[in-house]
This record gives sequence, structure tokens and C-alpha cells, in this order.
Amino acid sequence: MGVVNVTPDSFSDGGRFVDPDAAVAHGLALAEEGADLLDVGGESTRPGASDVEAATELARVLPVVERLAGATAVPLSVDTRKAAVARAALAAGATMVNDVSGARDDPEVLAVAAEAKAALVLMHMRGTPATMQDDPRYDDVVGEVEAFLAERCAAAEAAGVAPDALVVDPGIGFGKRDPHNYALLAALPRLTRLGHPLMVGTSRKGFIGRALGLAVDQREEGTAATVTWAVERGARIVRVHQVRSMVRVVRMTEALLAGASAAEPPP
Ligand code: PMM
Repeated sequence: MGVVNVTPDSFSDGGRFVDPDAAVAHGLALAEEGADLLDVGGESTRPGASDVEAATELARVLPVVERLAGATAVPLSVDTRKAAVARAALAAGATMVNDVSGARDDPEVLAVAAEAKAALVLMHMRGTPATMQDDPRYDDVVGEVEAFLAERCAAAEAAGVAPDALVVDPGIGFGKRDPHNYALLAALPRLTRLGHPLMVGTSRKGFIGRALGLAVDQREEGTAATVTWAVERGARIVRVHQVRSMVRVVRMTEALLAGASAAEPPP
């Protein structure tokens, strides 16, 4: 999944694609580079970011979704926590909603996804982007995230979303300290047992910067290591900014996995 942020302030590419022409060109370039999905977002969810009005988010996202839908066959996702934005984007040609609140902030998102028969990504976040990094604590981060995702999937199914339309995401960096991020990445095989495709978003995130001591535009190799790790442990969708290189990383990881399963067991 390639990221198309139509925001002035996202942590990794804020401001680069706020102009709709630039965002559409970027989305088409990512499609050309091999993205299987494009995620269009009009609200920054970086730590400390304040909420965006629905009208502002709509004005950013809709023209980009409309134009991409007319210009590429790659399926489009809308990264939003608002039912109104999800509804309009689905009407404009998106087929997936990516809700970083797990459809808690606006539960109407569930009915909108059900009605449109859209795919729905339910992500775990502690609090809101404005507050999530204020001293997050867990007794058992993996158990709590797993229980949260199971509960949100049940809520989605109760609202009429088909079980096979649901995708779950542990929300790396969303209300988590580094040990929480690492524990969740180590527990991906356990999260696959929720029975839904697993999505993981590590691209350029802060924990990579802290591990390597590198700025956000220097995290491609660190991201590649996390993408290999996630795919090897069962992630089905990786959300990334640099599609060309990460498609190669995913393909090579898949070749290693296929080769390993074809190999004779050691004596
Ligand atoms: N990360 C960001 C935004 N949206 N959605 C999902 N499902 N998972 C993520 O990890 C995720 C997300 C934050 O990063 P950005 O500024 O690169 O969009």
C-alpha cells in the first residue's frame, strides 16, 4: 500500500503533496512503481497533530480520490476517522476505508463501510493523535491490542461489515513507546490468528529513527528491515512511502519464504 498524504503536516512527507495535482501525480507514480493499493489521507495523524474539520479533510481528499479513480485501476483506500469523509470517498471511487481509530471516533464509519460493501482497516490507537504519546502505558500491550482489535471486528460485523472485508493493524507508533512497538512486531504471528489480513505501517516511523539515529528522510533501509520482518511474520499489507524499493523487498522476502518451504528439511 502506497501512501498519498494530502496534508500540510504529516511527519514524513507533510506539505509535499497538498496541491491536488502533486498528490495525483504522486499516486500515479506509486501505482507505476507497483503499489497494489493507494491510501489517500487528508488528516495528519502524527503525534500531537490537532483534529482537522471534516470540510477541510473532504476538500483535500475528494478531488484526489476522484481523479485517481479515473486514472488508475489500483484500488483506493481513504485514510479517515470520519464517516462523512469515508462516505464521500467511497462514492468517488475508493473501495477501502482505513480508520486509525478502529472506528471508535465516529462509529458511523462502520455503517458507511457496510452499506458500500467496502473493505475496512481497523487500527489500534491509544487516545487520539493529539494525546496518544502522552506517557502511554500497558500491562500487556499485545494482549490489550489483540483484545481491542477483536472487539472492533465484532462491532464491525454487528454493523453489517462482512468478516472477509476486515483488515486489522496493531498501529505501530500510535500511543506506543519503543518497547511496545517491538513487542507488537514480535507478536505479529499471534495477531494473524484474529482471522483477518494483517496490515502493518512502519514506514519511516520514529522507532526506526531512534534505532539508527537517522532523520525521517534517511530511514529507507530501516523501513526495509521492518518490512521483511513483518512479511515473514504474516503481514499481508505493508503501508509504505517508498513503493519501488519496498515492492522489491517484499518480493525477495516472498522468494526466501517460498524457497525455505520448498527446501528439504535439514538432516
Ligand atoms: N500510519 C500512519 C497513518 N495511517 N494507517 C494504518 N492503518 N496504519 C498505520 O501504521 C498508519 C496509518 C502515519 O503515518 P503517515 O504520516 O506516514 O501517513
